[in-house]
Amino acid sequence: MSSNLTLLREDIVRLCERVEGAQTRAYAIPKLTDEYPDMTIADGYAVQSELRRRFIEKGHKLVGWKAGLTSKAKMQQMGVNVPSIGFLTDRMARPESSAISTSDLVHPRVECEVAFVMKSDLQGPGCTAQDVLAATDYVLPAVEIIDSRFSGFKFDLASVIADNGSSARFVGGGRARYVDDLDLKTLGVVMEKNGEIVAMGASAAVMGHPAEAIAMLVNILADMGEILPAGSFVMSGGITEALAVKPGDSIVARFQELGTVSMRFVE
Ligand code: OOG
Ligand code: MG
Repeated sequence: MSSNLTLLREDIVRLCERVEGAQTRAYAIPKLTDEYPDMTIADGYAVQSELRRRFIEKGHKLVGWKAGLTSKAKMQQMGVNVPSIGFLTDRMARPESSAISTSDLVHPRVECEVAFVMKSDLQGPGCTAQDVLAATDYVLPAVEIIDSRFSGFKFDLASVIADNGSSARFVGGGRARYVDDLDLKTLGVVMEKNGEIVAMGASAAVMGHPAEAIAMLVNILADMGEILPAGSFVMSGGITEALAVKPGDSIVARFQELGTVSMRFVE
């Protein structure tokens, strides 16, 4: 990891409780570096790991991981230039075409991503995009609903990592496809909000190839002493910038070769 722990165990627990409160009761908090300006990336992951431990202790099931800030569009939008990872649980999953409540979210935004489902374990360090493709069962299109718990959706890398990469909800859908049947680099995606095109891009926007983002994620997991287990659902990061949604909005994400993912937002 590029930086060392500076927080004491008691600070990690305090910050975790703060983030957990904001996530579960849907309110905005100041970014954590306002109080701990020297917080490092390693500190952020320590808070995120504690959050994961607590959720699992409460019965949430870990279903996978997400890479974030893996495209230029996302990095520019958020003012951060290093990718991050976060964990995904069963409580965050929402069915395709469903109504998603916003009353338990702070200021949700949606983004289009290519998701991977793994058929074998992957372990870093040194994991490559080739390793990822060989270990992939299939890919499918996904929409991630992110929701930073930080005021104004403004943060730095250490804070957003502690907030589990703004993870909130996710929807997988469309058609599952084998990676050998696709050129995963050139998949086009168009996002529509209330029938109007609001964003578009191609999968190469994600680190040149979305499998690169999954390899990076596996290598960060290795830094934390973790592997990516078979069966994991893994999102490779937003291709285009994220768009704010509110009750009444309906979203359709159309992916070349992979079909569509849709949802609407309600109070
Ligand atoms: C951080 C999460 C980024 C992505 O796909 O880039 C992310 C954020 O933008 O709030 O999920
Ligand atoms: Mg995302």
